[in-house]
Amino acid sequence: MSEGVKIIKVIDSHTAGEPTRVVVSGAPDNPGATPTEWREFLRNEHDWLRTAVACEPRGHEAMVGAFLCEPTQPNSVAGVVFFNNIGYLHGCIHGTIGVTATLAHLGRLAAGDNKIETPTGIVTVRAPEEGWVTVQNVRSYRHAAAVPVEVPGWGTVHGDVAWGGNWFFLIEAGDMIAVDFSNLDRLTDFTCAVRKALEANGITGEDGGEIDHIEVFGPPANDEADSKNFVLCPGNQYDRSPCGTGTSAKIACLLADKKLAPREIWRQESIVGSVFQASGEFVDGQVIAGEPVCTPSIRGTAYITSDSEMVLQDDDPFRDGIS
Ligand code: PYC
Repeated sequence: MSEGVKIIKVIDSHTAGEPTRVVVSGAPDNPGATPTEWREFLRNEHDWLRTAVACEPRGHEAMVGAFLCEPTQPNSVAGVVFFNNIGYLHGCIHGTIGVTATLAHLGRLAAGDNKIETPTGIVTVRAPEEGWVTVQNVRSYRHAAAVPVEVPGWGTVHGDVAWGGNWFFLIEAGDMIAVDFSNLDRLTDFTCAVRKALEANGITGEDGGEIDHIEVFGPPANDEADSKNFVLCPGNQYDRSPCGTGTSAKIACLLADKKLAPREIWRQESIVGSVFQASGEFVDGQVIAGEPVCTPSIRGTAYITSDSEMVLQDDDPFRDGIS
């Protein structure tokens, strides 16, 4: 490597339209750290890695980065920390599907089931079968049903607060707003207003968990899907995929309301028309705040789009990205 130059190897993919950039090498050392410890180490001491990879000029607002680390458990294949243009995510299922396709591309995945460590817990991924990857997510549940919030310019909006690896506010669009690609600006304005209103009114997930993802549901355009969604992500960008953690939160609500049976398939269409297949199973007898706990499974496809090296030159004023 030349002096004054740092090389970071990344593999890009998209899962149902949503990008994932996996950092394969070029990160600082932190031997033996778990994904949660890695996340704090990166956040506090090496945030340049996130900004260089996810922010402009190398990244963009919709980019989700995934930092691959050594597993700490003997039966896991890898650990992962997810991040984006504004910070670090708890979990990310489109990203986990992208990581799985990337590990397969690198020849680092066994056939069948593999375990990946994340800050939210261990997820089980099934090696791609004809391009389809299945992820068994962490336990998911609804925290509160039909919560009213006054949204300036929109009136009283009701939504469910649920955990699917991130905190979500899930809203049925009804006649309020069209869940359609042609309506992206209005959907973004609406969901940003809802997120601000939740914050202003102190509405959170369990233990004060910030609700940083807002999900709106409408009728599907695809005959084979059950519903279409728009998901606002923390960096004010929308998820191009149906959002795996958001679909997990939806499954938890559907199971709790008995609108879906255990193991029944739910097909969630995204705002760009891609589809995840999802299902859930109750976790024996487990209840949080009176709501049943479930384990969702999400199935989707990912494609590798680039296998490259990023060059960080010390004399580049935007070496670490624009943030
Ligand atoms: O698929 O879980 C997901 C996700 C979270 C943020 C963007 N995608």
